[in-house]
Amino acid sequence: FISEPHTVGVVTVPFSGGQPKGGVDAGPIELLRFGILDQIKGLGYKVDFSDGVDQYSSLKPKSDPDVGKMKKPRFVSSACEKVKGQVEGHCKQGSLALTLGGDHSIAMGTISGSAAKYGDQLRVIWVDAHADINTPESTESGNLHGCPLSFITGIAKNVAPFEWLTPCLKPEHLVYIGLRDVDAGEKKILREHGIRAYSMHEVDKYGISKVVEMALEYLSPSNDNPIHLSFDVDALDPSVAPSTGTPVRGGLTFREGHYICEAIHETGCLVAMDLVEVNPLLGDQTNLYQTVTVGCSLVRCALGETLL
Ligand code: HAR
Ligand code: MN
Ligand code: MN
Ligand code: MN
Repeated sequence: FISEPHTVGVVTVPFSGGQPKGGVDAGPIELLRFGILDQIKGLGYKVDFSDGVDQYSSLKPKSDPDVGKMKKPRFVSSACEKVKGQVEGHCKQGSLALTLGGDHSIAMGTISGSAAKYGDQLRVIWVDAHADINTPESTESGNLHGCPLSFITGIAKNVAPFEWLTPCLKPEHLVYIGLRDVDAGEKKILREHGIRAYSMHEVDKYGISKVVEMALEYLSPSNDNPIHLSFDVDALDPSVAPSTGTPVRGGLTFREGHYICEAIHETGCLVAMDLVEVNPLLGDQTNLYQTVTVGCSLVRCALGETLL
């Protein structure tokens, strides 16, 4: 799907409006500071970072009262609309779109952007401790980073102020890996829509290689669909990626996380990747170092770095 030579279009989204903790907006800066762009170039890619480090504060509305339970809905909506345009632009130029978050609400924008190019062919692998598929009605927290997939799939319908967003992913074109903290309302949604999910239970039961194989076989039996990988660092165990806003024990090991990225690279079908929920303000310097460096190495593996 991507013409040679491969170019990685990098979109930075220093945005934290989808959840209450400050700091996740500094994720992209830290990933850049640790050299992620040079690391990508080191793998032989051209890097298109012509957008530079974007600012989101200017998109913040003067007043942004809750809509129903949703918090900061206008700010999240305008941020995601901007992200959509950038990811769409990179995808339409034939680049692999790499988005550095930021909280996971921004996936409303990233997947809308990749779907604008790849349409119904697109498949999404969502690696996360959380299902992020609450609707404006089911959400208990009101935090929109817990909701992006209900918007993207159209399970939540006609949500104001997200008028720009049109459902672009069928529930059967989505697979989860790593789940272990799923709200009761989300479990109901997953069941009712028959959404394929490999929780940590399945990772333990089958092993990560079998889980990834089953996920890929389900999404694209002929291995010919473009893949968007949305990787929330909290999918990793907090001992591996501590600096994140909603850590949950019992997560993916360092190697399991990397294996997912390596195996997806091997398909040759990766067209977009998100790396989200890195929060450099949580924890100490060691925690920050661990989390940012693991984020960089996940990206490198998804782009083809091998151990040998
Ligand atoms: N399910 C909870 C909610 O809706 C927690 C969501 C936490 N989400 C993230 N992204 N960190 O995966 O608020
Ligand atoms: Mn998430
Ligand atoms: Mn999460
Ligand atoms: Mn189909």
